[in-house]
Amino acid sequence: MGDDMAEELTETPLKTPRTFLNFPLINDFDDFCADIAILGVPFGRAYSVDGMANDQSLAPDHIRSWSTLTEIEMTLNNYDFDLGGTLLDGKDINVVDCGNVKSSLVNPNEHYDSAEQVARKIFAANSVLIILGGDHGVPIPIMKALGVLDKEITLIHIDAHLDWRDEINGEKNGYSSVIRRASELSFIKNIHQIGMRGIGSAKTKEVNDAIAHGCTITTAYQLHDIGMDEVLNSIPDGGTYYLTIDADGIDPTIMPAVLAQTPGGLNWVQLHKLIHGLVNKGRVVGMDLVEITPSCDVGNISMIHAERLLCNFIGATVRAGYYNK
Ligand SMILES: [Mn+2]
Repeated sequence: MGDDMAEELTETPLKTPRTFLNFPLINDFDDFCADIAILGVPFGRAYSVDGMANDQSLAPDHIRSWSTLTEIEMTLNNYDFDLGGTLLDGKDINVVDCGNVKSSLVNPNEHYDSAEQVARKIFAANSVLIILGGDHGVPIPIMKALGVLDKEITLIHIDAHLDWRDEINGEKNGYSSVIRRASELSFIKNIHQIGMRGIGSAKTKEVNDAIAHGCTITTAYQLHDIGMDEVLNSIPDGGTYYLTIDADGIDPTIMPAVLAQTPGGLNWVQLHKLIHGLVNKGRVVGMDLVEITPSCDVGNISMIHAERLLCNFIGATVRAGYYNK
């Protein structure tokens, strides 16, 4: 297949270095085969014209670029105390970067449609998918694609905000609606929302709707009181999980690169515990990290935590035996 065909759905990141941790770039999804696939989805659905290319759309390439500015050989080859060994534990694990999903000026729906198509192919190949957003609208097509697995999915949602609005300015697939859209998918059976605090798009109606739907809501303050172990205990074992992380769920002192900086969020130790605990409960088939806003970063502290978070997720899945052949 020629290069023009191979790049139908995604495109090579513009900046060099072009992939996360210099993993190989794959943008041909016919007969896709990988253990872990990283995919940039830069564009959510905007609530106003000037929001179409927001700062969050620059995050996938910004994260990739940062990942290779750190001592990449050390990241790949040295002992990582977060993991208890090297990133891939010396195993033959095939990690690929699929580039960024393409977008179209003339057809705004194409971006989500292509993201869903790519995600379906990646999930169907039994690969673990890591999404780099983009704003929190981005997981909407990705979670739809989970239907290809024909499994009951438990959704774990880290966020300062509830994201249960039906629409904003007539747009139903933007960043304030992601969990309501997830709740409408028949195969998403349980939703755990963790880290809520402060003020977001939700009014009392949305909170009541989430509770009526059966969502388990753990506010940030409840989390700090009971600890992440207790929160993990409340999530049933043995399931199939999808993890969506809005960066503003993380405390702004370690993740300032978000638009809605809100005091009292998850700290690093809680995030570390969440990732390793969840990965070992069952199979986390995918995760996303969204809403990173590079222009708001302070001394790269957000990039340091984003890269560590992604490496912990990769390393945890390796150790949980996800890729044993
Ligand atoms: Mn959100």
